[in-house]
Amino acid sequence: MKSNQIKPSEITDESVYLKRREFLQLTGAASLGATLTGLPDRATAEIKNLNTIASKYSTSQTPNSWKDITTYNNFYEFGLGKDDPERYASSLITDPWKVTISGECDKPGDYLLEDILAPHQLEDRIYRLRCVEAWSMVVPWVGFSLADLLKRFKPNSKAKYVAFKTLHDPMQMPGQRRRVLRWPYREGLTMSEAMHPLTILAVGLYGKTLPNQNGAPLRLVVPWKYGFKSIKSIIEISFSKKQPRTSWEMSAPREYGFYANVNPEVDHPRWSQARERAIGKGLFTAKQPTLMFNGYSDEVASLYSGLDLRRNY
Ligand SMILES: Nc1nc2c(c(=O)[nH]1)N[C@H]1C(S)=C(S)[C@@H](COP(=O)(O)O)O[C@H]1N2
Ligand SMILES: [Mo]
Repeated sequence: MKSNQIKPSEITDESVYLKRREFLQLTGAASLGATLTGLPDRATAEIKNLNTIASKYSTSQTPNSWKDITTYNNFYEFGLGKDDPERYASSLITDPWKVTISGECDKPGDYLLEDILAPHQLEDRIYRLRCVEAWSMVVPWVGFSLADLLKRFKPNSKAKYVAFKTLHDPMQMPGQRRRVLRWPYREGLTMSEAMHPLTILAVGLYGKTLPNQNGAPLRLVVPWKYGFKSIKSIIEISFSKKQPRTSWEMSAPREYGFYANVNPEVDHPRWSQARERAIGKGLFTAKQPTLMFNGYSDEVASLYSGLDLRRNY
């Protein structure tokens, strides 16, 4: 290139200029919004299509509608109401997203979400979600095996548990200004639960990226446990020697244990766990019986042989 030629990087044609101006106006508007409300303006990422294959682990039950799954949520970082996450989770910024891998492994470090996902084939995994509050839904997740991810970081022989943390940022998650739970939201699994082929990290549902209210951009799904184990918007995964403390256990240890396996025979201290209300079937439909391990006894009962499931709830 001759020295008197204009470098491509110096050319500002009109369309680029207008786009840039639009961009400046948008960001200007966004920061003004932020100063007025103390919150980032609607930062929610757009919902994109994902490349998936079917999974042999899916249930054949009919999934709930997109509407049910994305408007009836538990995500206390955005409020306690079932419709709060859908209304308020747009303030969560999910791109860029960093996940810290720490603890007993050979390859700890900070990884961008893209690098976390890169080698994994995404699968459609239809699972039933059984909430501890005695309702259930069938969700067509898009996810990949947690075991496949964990193996990449080479956990060492001291790694007996895996702990997870959600983002802690009251600016983006206004529900964290109230101490309804110990923040950040924390969960944990034994190593054998984490390595089980049914355990996945989800990045989408119905073949599309996760809406924020469902735990974008990365959430855990453990289908034989109560829904609260399936921690949303994960920023840290760490391998530990000791059983990690979980947010629900810390706030109400008599009601929520570390295991939280779906168990119709062990009642919650304030209600029965024998039956569940299927969301989307209408309020007058009879409750259906809850199944041991949410129907996955054949696959997971052996993980707990010798363990008293009444004491280890
Ligand atoms: N970070 C975080 N994760 C969370 C929760 C929460 O409040 N915060 N709620 C849990 C509970 S109680 C349930 S039932 C499921 C609900 O998942 P869904 O809204 O995608 O159906 O998310 C779980 N994961
Ligand atoms: Mo739940």
